[in-house]
Amino acid sequence: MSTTLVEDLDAVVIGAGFSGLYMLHRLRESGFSTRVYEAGDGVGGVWYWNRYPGARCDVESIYYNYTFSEELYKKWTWTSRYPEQPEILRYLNFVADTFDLRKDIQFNTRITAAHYDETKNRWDIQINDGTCVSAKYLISGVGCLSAANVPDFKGLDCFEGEWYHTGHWPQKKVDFKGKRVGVIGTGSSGVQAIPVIAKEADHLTVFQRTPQYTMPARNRRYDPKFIKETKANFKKIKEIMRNSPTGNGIQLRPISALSDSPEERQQVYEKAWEEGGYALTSAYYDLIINEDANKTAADFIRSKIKETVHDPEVAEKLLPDYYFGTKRPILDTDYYETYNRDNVTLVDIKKVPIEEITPKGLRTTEAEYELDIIIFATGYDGMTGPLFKIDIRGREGVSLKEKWEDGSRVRTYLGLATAGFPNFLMITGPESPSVLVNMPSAIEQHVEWIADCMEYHRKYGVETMEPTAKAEEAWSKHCREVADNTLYVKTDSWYTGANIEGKPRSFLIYLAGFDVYKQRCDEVVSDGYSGFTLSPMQVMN
Ligand code: NA7
Repeated sequence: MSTTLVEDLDAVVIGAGFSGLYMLHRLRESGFSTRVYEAGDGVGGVWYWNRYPGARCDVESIYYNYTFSEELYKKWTWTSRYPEQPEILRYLNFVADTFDLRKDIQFNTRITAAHYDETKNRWDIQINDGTCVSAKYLISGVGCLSAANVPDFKGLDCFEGEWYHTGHWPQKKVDFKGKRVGVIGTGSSGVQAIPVIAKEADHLTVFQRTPQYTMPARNRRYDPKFIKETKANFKKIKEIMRNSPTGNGIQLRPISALSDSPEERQQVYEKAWEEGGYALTSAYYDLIINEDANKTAADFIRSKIKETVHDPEVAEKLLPDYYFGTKRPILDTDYYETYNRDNVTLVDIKKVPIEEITPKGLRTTEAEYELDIIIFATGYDGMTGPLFKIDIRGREGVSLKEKWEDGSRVRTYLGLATAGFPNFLMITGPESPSVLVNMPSAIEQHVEWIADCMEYHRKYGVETMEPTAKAEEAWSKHCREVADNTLYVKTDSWYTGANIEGKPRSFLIYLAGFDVYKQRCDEVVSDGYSGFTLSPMQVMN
């Protein structure tokens, strides 16, 4: 670690996405000296990097923003039901401008290491420009999906065309006109990009490993009247975002799918399909916990695929057979319809795996495809991936990777902190509900919890805080128990770590609901930060 110490701060925050921006604002408001380090040359986090064609959020715009400032909420106007990437990026730039945040963000910079120095109770933080800063608090705003997964296909180095990962899309416009394009991967990113690229490319070949359940987004422009009402209803929106199970207005209907007759169910599903968005996932409360209930929704979507795709052989390849909802359910615009185009070919790489990338394209075990552009829509090393990219070391020089045994035994307390790493706090860390609830809701709750906690430390002279081993063991166990009562754990997905070769399987998302989680975090505070060790602590008279 470099000895060129350039600054001593209260807090260093990693990343200038939704998390880092609000963390910076909140800490500055509370008088803490804070610096954010950001790898990109602008704010936005995942919304800075995910510039691929068709990139759009699958949470409704009116819930995909901050609520800490009513004025901010009312000043911004979303244009459509599901915001597209450029609009979200504009929103985050608007936030950065409004609160003059950029002056405390160092762009084009990566934190490479952060080591806790027990003699000083400080984090020594190494920056890739060769400098080192010291801070009392190290706060991760790295996001859950920022470590791109580019599978290690043989021959990629020798490919003569262009290739891109959706999560590291270049700033320049990629021109698909007259090109033969291959997309590998059919998760949320692939499903959004495929219909858009198909319209422009000469030919598009989709290499699909697992067919997905995707539902029509039914995106639409917002009516100015609706926007006006929404702004007038700020308090209600804020309440939903902060105190509901999903943080985004989606409510599970309190009815079992099995209590309706097949005809009634069909009507419910048809209505949900027409409404679009996640209406179908929330049509019955037991779709994700009961196999028979789940099958009714899965069968319905499979019937829609067969109805939409003209060629029965192609339709057959597109039929998913895992439990509906256990991989991220996807919202699309004309995804299945795209396979009716003459310039689109679907290749089932589960049946005929990719053998190698060749200089001219890609070869499966069955055929060779000549391609000018290959797009990896192959997802992320989720949750632990971004944290493991930084050499974070706590007490006695133990790294996070060593403590969590390469991800096989991740242990956190509330997803916010982990024993042996004093004053290291994670926004949307592993074992928090984050990725399965509305992200801005989860982020605001974490940021405010962390900032309140730092204010408490300042008030009571607390130097360090870390969870007890007992508290985090209990939290991790609770997290796993909740997950084991659902169908999520029965499917291979990035939620379970199965998408990354060699990654240990575990389920690192807290599933009991955002409201339940928030209440638990609040109780910990009202019990005097129960489950944490605080030292030293002045007794105030
Ligand atoms: P996802 O949802 O992880 O999708 C990645 C896709 O890439 C998926 O279809 C994978 O198939 C496929 N994949 C991954 N590795 C390979 C290899 N080695 N060979 C072939 N195909 C592969 O990532 P997204 O970026 O689409 O979405 C991420 C999240 O962003 C999403 O959940 C939302 O929360 C927003 P698989 O299904 O693993 O067989």
